[in-house]
This record gives sequence, structure tokens and C-alpha cells, in this order.
Amino acid sequence: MTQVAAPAVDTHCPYCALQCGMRLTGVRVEPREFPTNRGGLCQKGWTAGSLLTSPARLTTPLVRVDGELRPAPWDVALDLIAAKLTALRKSHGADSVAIFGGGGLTNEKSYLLGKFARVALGTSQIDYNGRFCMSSAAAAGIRAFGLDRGMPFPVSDLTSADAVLLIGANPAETMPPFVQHLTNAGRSGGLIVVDPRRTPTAEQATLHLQPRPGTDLALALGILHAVVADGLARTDYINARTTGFDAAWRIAAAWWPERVERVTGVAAADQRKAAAVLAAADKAYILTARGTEQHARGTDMVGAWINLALALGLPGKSGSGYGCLTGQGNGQGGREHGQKADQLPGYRKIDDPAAREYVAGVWGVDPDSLPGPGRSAYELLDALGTENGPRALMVFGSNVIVSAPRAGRVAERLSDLDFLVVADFVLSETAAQADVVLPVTQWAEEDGTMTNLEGRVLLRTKALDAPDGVRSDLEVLHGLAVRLGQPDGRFPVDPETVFTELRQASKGGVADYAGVTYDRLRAGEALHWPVPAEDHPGTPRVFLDRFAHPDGRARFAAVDHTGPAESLDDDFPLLATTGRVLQHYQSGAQTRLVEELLTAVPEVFVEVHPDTADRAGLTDGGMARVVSRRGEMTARVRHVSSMRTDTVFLPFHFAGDQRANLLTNPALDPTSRMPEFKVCAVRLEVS
Ligand SMILES: Nc1nc2c(c(=O)[nH]1)N[C@H]1C(S)=C(S)[C@@H](COP(=O)(O)OP(=O)(O)OC[C@H]3O[C@@H](n4cnc5c(=O)[nH]c(N)nc54)[C@H](O)[C@@H]3O)O[C@H]1N2
Ligand SMILES: Nc1nc2c(c(=O)[nH]1)N[C@H]1C(S)=C(S)[C@@H](COP(=O)(O)OP(=O)(O)OC[C@H]3O[C@@H](n4cnc5c(=O)[nH]c(N)nc54)[C@H](O)[C@@H]3O)O[C@H]1N2
Ligand code: SF4
Ligand SMILES: [Mo]
Repeated sequence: MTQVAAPAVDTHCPYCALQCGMRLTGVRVEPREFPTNRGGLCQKGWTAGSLLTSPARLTTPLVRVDGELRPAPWDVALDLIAAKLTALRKSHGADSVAIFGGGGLTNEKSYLLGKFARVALGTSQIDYNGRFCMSSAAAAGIRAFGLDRGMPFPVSDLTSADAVLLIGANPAETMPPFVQHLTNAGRSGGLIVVDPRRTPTAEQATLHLQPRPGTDLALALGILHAVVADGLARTDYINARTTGFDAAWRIAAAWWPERVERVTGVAAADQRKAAAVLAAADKAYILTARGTEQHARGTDMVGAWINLALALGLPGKSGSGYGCLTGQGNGQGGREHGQKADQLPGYRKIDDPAAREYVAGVWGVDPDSLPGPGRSAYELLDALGTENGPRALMVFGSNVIVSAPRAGRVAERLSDLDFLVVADFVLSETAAQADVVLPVTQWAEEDGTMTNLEGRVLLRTKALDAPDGVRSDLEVLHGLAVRLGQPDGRFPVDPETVFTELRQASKGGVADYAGVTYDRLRAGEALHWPVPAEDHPGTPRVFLDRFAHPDGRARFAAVDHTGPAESLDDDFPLLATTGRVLQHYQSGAQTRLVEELLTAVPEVFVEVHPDTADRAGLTDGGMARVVSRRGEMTARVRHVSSMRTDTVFLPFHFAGDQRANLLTNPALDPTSRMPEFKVCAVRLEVS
């Protein structure tokens, strides 16, 4: 490779949605000043360059022959895929081929992937891992505000807040440079963290509320009750800017803090204190993340926290608000441009006739040729290889064998497929099961835009040449589309050309990128969508004048507490919750290959209170078998005296029988179709 004399290129981190600014010289990473990270990087960011030259990197297509993956030329691999898909489409119909995308893909890739599914394959069966991520917050945001832009204000607005309520968020590990924006709130005595665990984030809080997993909705009702009962609700704001308060309050009225204490374990006095601190603040924010969103009632849980924000008069005012901390690098843009089962570009609905007509016009196809909505992520994986389900799957940007709920079932469904294709730059656990693996370029080897957690569109500029033998995802889609009979120009390979088409396809939609150009991004403009025209400055704060519902008002949600989807009994007496550690990213496919990160956290562990461990006969450092109604896994025991005695915690970054997802419950939220990653019933045994 020829990186030696490479010039320094300003870019952004390949991992999370904070999209920290970095400078890349060859594969050497340095932090750079950018509003979200202000010169900071986490350990994953610092070490991100090493994967570019890792020996574990794939540099040739692999095709399964006699049960084994063997190197093959690109033409052979692409011809084989096209032949298989064509045959399946002919024998079993267009929906026999499915696509699974990812929130780490650039806007250009997400867009072209959605178009490829609907136009080149004609399949409705496309969804992506964002369904497992922030979909509950997206659904709740649309219900409350009429529009989902994770944070409807710039991250840097938080810096002047005197109170911030973080619910189910552990940014000290998941977005370390973000925490500096909370310094003022912490100093003012206003940093409140709701988390069943005493995380590094909770350690920094003024007030840590430690509820039983799965009871957030009750807790939100209790704090709302305290706000109203103590006369702290902003009646003028409620009257002027919202609807639905009375129905929401009728439910919250029955959840006085002492009753909530019995359900959640959070002291009534602490609920009242949280209400008082938030109400007294000049500038206050409420932020949710996966801890409260990844539940079978996740949409309602987030709805309950939004109700609290509305009662306090926070959303849509300068210097305060509600936001969701989107997780993946392009978790925001990835949910806007059409890789979601029910969606067309610009955050349009695929069952909206006007949207179909418009997007079909941009694509040059008949609107009636576009399929309707398909299955959501887990439902899609669950149907693979079944009688009415897809028979082939193509995966771009996800490692579902590790990261999907009830992973044992998902692995079984994948093995029943006629044909599995995975595009990746490493041999992830999912790629290792594939019939064809396509080696693709990485972030630093291609141009592309990402939309960060505050809705700001960023350009990631190519800094290096890719190794010989790899192709970009856009080239893969082009190569397949042509083989499937599509005209040559319909699936461009140049990112800027794809983006120009995306701008047109999103024009007039909710997530309107029409006015974003590569040139404006290169010039360093801070463009938060919507940006409807090239002379439009972008929209850093979305709801200042009105919310996006036709009447301009935000809506309270009438939501009540019901609890997790599965209950505890003598066989499964403990609550398991899952999440992240600082050093590993998601399924670990990338970070388990970075020596420094693997050395820091080499294996899965289970955090458990010493008394709970004692009762199961487990010692600190020993091995535990963790068993749920769906499966079992083994983990090293970590005694953590700040854990609740009814709860254990497992990170989900590890493979094989270290997979936390062998345990998790795929009970789905009725609206968002989010699985219940954050709570399931388990028991511990000595392994
Ligand atoms: N190091 C690292 N950083 C990452 C990622 C990563 O994999 N590793 N992934 C990125 C992505 S895609 C995402 S989505 C974000 C996720 O970022 P976060 O949401 O901050 O991460 P999680 O660890 O999934 O969950 C946050 C917290 O929720 C708590 N929790 C569990 N159950 C409950 C509950 O019932 N109620 C409440 N209130 N809290 C609960 C957990 O104890 C955990 O501390 O991180 C991004 N950044
Ligand atoms: N138990 C439990 N399970 C969870 C969660 C949890 O909290 N608990 N969190 C869920 C959440 S929030 C998320 S976001 C998911 C994430 O889980 P996954 O969807 O598995 O995410 P990654 O591990 O990032 O997998 C991305 C894969 O795509 C590859 N890749 C990266 N960039 C590209 C690209 O540009 N093109 C191509 N073709 N490939 C690329 C990477 O090498 C990697 O193999 O996990 C979910 N699963
Ligand atoms: S916080 Fe996120 S974007 Fe920043 S360096 Fe770490 S992983 Fe990368
Ligand atoms: Mo995520």
C-alpha cells in the first residue's frame, strides 16, 4: 500500500454517531477540533486506523465450494450471485430475495441499497439494524412532534444547560467526548442519570436513579406526577403548544411517587427531587438512549419521557429540549433514505401514493412497479428459509448472528437459506456463514456523507487508496444491478453522483437534503437538515416556531406502565440487561480485531451483585452459565457491589457461546418493532 507520503486529510471517525472530527495521515489518527468532540476522541477512535491495514482484512471475494469459502475472481462471484437471485426470483417471486442493511453505511449507500431492493430486485423485503437501535425513539418522536430528528438541536447547545436528565444512556463509555457538554449541568447540580447500573456516567451524576430494568415508564409517570402535583408544570406552554395533556395526566394521576417506588425501587423523595431540579433549571434537556428504548414497549416508554419534557415546557424552545442519542455512525441518515421496510428516500412513507409517484419519477420507473412495505428486521430474520419467507439474503453492514435478538434462532434461519451473501471488509461471524463474501472498501478509502446525531450532514473524504482486490459497496450494487438487467447509469458508482440523485429524491420530503452539496460540505458549512435549497442555511433547531404536526402542536401520549414482556419465576428469577463497554463496538466484528481493544476486554463477563453471585455459588472471576427461556451462554463473573441484587448485566460484543443475544427476548414493540434487548428473565449456574 502507498500510504507513506500521504497528505493529512480531515475526516470523521468510522464508528459512532458523535462522528468526532479526526485527521488522518496515512493510517495515523489524530483528533481534530469539531463541535461534537471539541478535540476529543475515545479509544476506539484513536485505534480506528489499524483496521485499514489489518491482516484480517478481506481482499478477495470468497465463494463457498464443497462447504468451504475459497477465493474467487470478482466476475465469478458477481455472476454467481446474479444467476442465483434471478433463478430464485423466477421460481419463488421477487420477495424470495431479501436485503439487510446497516446504520453504519453512508447516506449514498443506504439510498442506493433501498433503490436496488425496490428497482433492481423488486423486493419488499428490506430492513436494517437501525430497527434494533433507535427505532422506538423515532416512533415516539414522530408521534409527539410529527418528525424524527434524533436531536433537534446542535449537541453544543447542551454545554450551557444547567440540568440534563439522561435516561438509559451511558455516554461516558458510548460517546466519551460527548460528556464534556454536560460539565455545566454537573457543576450546577443538575445532571440526573436513570440507569439500573451505576455506570461511569452515573458516577458523575448529581442524582442517580437506579430503577429495576423495564420499569422506566412507571418512573416517568412518577416524576410527571410530582411535577404536576407540586405545581411545577408549565401550564401556559401546555395550553399554547401541545394537545392531549388531560388524557396523559389521567393515567399519571394514579402513579403517585410512593406507588412508583414500589414498582421501580426508586425512592419517592428522589423522584420529587428530579422533578424539582428539572423545573428549577433555566435551561434543561431530557435525553433518551437505548436503555429506555430497547423494550417491547419502547415507543411508549420514550413517549412517557417526552410527556415529562412537554409538561416542563422544554421542547421547541431555545436552550432546552428533548432528544434521542442516536448510536451508529450514520444512524440518523441511515433511517431517512430508504433501507427501512416502510420507507422511501427523504423519510417518505412507501405506502403514501404521492411519495411513490414522486420517487418513482426520480428513478424513472412506474410507481406501480414499486413494492409495498416489507417485514421489520427481526420478523425478516425470523422468516428466512421458512415456507413463506425469503430464500436468499444479502447483508450490507451488520453482523446479525451476534447482534440480533434470540441469536440462536437467527443462526438457524440463516442456515436454512438457499443463498447468503455478505459484503464486509472483515470475515464477521455472519460472513463466515455466507455462500459468497464480497470484500469492500472502508471509510477512509471512499467519499461519502454521514448524518450525525444532531442531524448535521458531514462529508467523509477519501484519504487513502484501497488495497487491490476490494470494491466499494456502490460498485458492488452497480455490478449486480447491471447483471440483473438494469440500465448502466441507474446505479452510479461515484458517491457524489449518487448524492446528487439522493438530493433530488429527498426534495420536498421530511428529511430534505436538496440544498446540501459536496461543495458546501467541503467548504465546512454546518448543514443540519432540512436544507430545502442551495441558498438555505440549514435548520440547526427544528421546532422553535412550531412542531411538525399539521396543527403545529406537540402531542402528549396517553401511556401506562405494564412491565416487561416476560416475567420472572423460580426457574428464571433474575433480570438480565445488555449493553456496551467502552472498548468494543457493537457485534465486535471490528474491535475484536484491534489488539489494544481486545487486550483491554478480551471476553464477555456478567456483572452481578456479590450477594446474588453467592446465592448461585459463583465467585468473582469464575465462570457462570447464564440461562434464559431461549438459550444459554457462558460468561466470566464480575462482582459489582453497586448492582441491583435482582439484575445482571452482559455486554453483547462477543461471539460463539459468549453471545448475550443467545438469551434475549425478541418480543417486539407494536409500533417500532424494536426487540426487548434490555430485559429478559435468566438464572445463573456454575459453569
Ligand atoms: N463503546 C461503544 N460505544 C458505542 C457503541 C458500542 O457498541 N460501543 N455503539 C453505538 C451505538 S449503535 C449505540 S445505539 C449507542 C448506545 O449507547 P447507550 O444507549 O449509552 O448504550 P447501552 O449500553 O446500550 O445502554 C445504555 C444504558 O442503558 C442501561 N439500561 C439497561 N436497562 C435499562 C432500563 O430498563 N432502563 C434504563 N433507563 N436504562 C437501562 C444500561 O445499564 C446501560 O448503561 O452507543 C454507540 N456508541
Ligand atoms: N443484546 C443486545 N443486542 C443488541 C444491542 C444491545 O444493546 N443489546 N444493540 C443493538 C444496536 S443499538 C445495534 S446498532 C446493533 C448493531 O449490531 P450490528 O448490526 O451487528 O453492527 P456491527 O457490529 O457494527 O456490524 C457491522 C458489520 O458491517 C461491517 N461494516 C461496517 N461498515 C461497513 C460498510 O460501509 N459496508 C459494509 N458492507 N460493511 C460494513 C462491519 O465490519 C461489521 O461486520 O446491535 C443491536 N444488538
Ligand atoms: S466517541 Fe464515537 S465518534 Fe468519537 S472517537 Fe469514539 S467511537 Fe469515534
Ligand atoms: Mo445502535
